[in-house]
Amino acid sequence: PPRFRPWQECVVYTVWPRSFADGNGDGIGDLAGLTERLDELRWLGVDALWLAPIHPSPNADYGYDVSDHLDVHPDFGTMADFRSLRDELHRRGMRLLLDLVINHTSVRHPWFLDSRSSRTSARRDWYYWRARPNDWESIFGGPAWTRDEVTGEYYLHLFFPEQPDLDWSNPAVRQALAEIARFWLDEGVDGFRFDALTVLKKEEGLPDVAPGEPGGPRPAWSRFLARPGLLDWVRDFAERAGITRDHLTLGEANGIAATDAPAWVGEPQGPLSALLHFELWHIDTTDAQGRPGLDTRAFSDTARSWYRALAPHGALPALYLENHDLPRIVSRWAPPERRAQAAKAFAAATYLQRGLAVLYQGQELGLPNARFTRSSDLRDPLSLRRIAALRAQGQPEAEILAEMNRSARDLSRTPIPWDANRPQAGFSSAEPWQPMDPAHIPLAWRQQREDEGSVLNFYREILARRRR
Ligand code: TEU
Ligand code: CA
Repeated sequence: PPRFRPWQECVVYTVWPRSFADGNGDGIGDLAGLTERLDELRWLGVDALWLAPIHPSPNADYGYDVSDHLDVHPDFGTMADFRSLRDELHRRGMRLLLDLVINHTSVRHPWFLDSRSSRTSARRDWYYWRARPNDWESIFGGPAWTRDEVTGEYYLHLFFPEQPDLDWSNPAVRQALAEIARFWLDEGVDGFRFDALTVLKKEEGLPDVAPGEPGGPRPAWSRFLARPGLLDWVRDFAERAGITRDHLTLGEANGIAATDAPAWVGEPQGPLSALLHFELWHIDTTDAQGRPGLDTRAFSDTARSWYRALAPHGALPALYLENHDLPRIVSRWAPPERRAQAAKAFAAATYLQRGLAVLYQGQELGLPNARFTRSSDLRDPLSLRRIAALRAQGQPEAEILAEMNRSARDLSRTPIPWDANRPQAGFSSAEPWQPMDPAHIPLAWRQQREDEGSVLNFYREILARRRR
């Protein structure tokens, strides 16, 4: 069999810090709470943590709108808390990965404040400014351009208006972002997950999707997804940052095909360790009775094609099923009465393959989607925006709630249950920032750890077998 570097088959655990564990009793998960749980994660078999963004942010997209890349959000703690998390991880032989949001910043980031201040500002060309918008729709819905009063021009945002896109064709932008990566490497992080990596490059000249036709906004993926030349920019950025193949780097890789992946992650030329592709996002099925399942053929074909494309190049696929943008797999792919069996089957079918194992918090408990009984309990701005749009269309509340319970990002972002016998299931001593789902409480870590037949113990066994 081919030989791989040890980290290529390690176990990465994704933390959405706001809902993981609250250390200071304000209802919000934080770095201190996370640090207290490292022994549990080590017991499970985790080798590395990937933290969703921990930096100061106005939270227009819960941390994915960064206003200061070089500090820690006060909700999560201080730089001292960061350093003690780092040290406690390293003491246990575990690694720490940060989520770097490099496609856009917050509107409140000093770079954007400078950029918007005048048409001649020093950082004007760090973002995309135009006198007239094109017809692109943003990934989050609505026009991809917003007019800024200060200069009367429009700026581009592929996500929310609060997330203006950086212009990566500008080497000064790549250099500034590389200096941020370097700062965190100097602080001792072991790698990164690069957010929205495949939309960094826009088609030259930002052409309309439907030139000459009035109207819009229109879906514009073909104008910005995985464009030719993207890899050169990412390589340039990685070189400037001092990122090498000894770091553990994951790229969010919507739109990269398995056959193109060796250039990204293969030895020796690929700038990254592994790609998080989206090919298992859309394999959900329902049977004639409307019961949920998955296309098992698509599941195995995807696994085979990624392994076969990468292994000859000394690289391996990332094996992941869940993240903070997706509903839970047991709810998408199995009827409720098979929850636990299904969770184990998905774990075995996925993590006994060769590759980089990536888990998302709560997956090891076999958590189903959180269930919302009123829309005021949803917190994700994307959900709130969708709820407002559906209300404006006159949709009845019950249907709005039904849609949210199928697809909202909140479904996998609620607080983690640690101990069924403690208030708030041990997540916090205070009222959590978003309610704990009562149906999650009996599935808490402590109770599953004591139950030999639990999903949690099954995950531990699978991860131990991988290592052996
Ligand atoms: O997601 C990028 C991405 O592709 C998402 O738009 C995805 O299609 C969507 O969330 C599905 O609902 C990353 C982060 O994972 C996400 O949490 C951020 O909101 C987004 O980037 C913007 O930074
Ligand atoms: Ca807290």
